[in-house]
Amino acid sequence: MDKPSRVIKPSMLGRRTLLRGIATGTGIIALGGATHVLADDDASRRASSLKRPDGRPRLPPSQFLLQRLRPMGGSEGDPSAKNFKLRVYGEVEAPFEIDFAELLEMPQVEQTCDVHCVTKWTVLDSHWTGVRVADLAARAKMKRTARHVIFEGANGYTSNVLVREALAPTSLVAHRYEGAPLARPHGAPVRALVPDLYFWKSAKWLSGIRFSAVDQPGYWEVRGYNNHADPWREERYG
Ligand SMILES: Nc1nc2c(c(=O)[nH]1)N[C@H]1C(S)=C(S)[C@@H](COP(=O)(O)O)O[C@H]1N2
Ligand SMILES: [Mo]
Repeated sequence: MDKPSRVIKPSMLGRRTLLRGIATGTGIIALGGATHVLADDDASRRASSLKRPDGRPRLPPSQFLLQRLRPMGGSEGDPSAKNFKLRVYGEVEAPFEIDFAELLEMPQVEQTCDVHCVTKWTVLDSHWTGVRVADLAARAKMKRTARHVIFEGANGYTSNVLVREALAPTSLVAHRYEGAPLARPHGAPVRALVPDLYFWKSAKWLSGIRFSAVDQPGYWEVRGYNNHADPWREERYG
């Protein structure tokens, strides 16, 4: 298996660059070699005081704002919609496989949500289009014994999410980001999106959703990252 690019540990962030960026308002941060636009000071301050409907802060502890997703790498899959197949199987009564056209025939959800990466960047109000994982589970007639969802990306990447969280209305199989088809570095043509867990759970170049009665820690979870990954509890490492 090709190794997805390594998660950059928070200690590796260009701390001086980051602080300078924050001090001067809008700034550029050098992170893993690429540059990314930080949200301005004002936006950061606003975000720290904003609360979600569930009472949690918009900006989870130790996170800073970026204006757009940073491409975090990984071993890419085939980006063409024409060749796309998604297999939904495992602890279900009616496993199925759908292509891209069939995915578009399912109920489409447009959603605005926040995304939190374990390397400490957060993007607020990102805009996505996709199909609810819950709708795919219903179509597959998920069994009551299913407890875990294993998202399968290209080249062996997997992530594990509790069924309860994977079936939340905000958990999507997404094919559009910010009004355009998902770009290749972000998982084209289709990725998982589980916005309330650290972003490594959101498998790119998605090829399968497997329901399971037993847990199966994924690519990063077996490499020392937290099995659950709640950004508000800073569940970063295992
Ligand atoms: N298939 C696959 N999905 C993946 C990864 C990967 O390496 N391969 N990396 C994960 C990690 S660690 C993060 S932080 C996010 C980054 O998504 P982005 O590149 O769109 O920002 O994708 C996740 N999904
Ligand atoms: Mo990541």
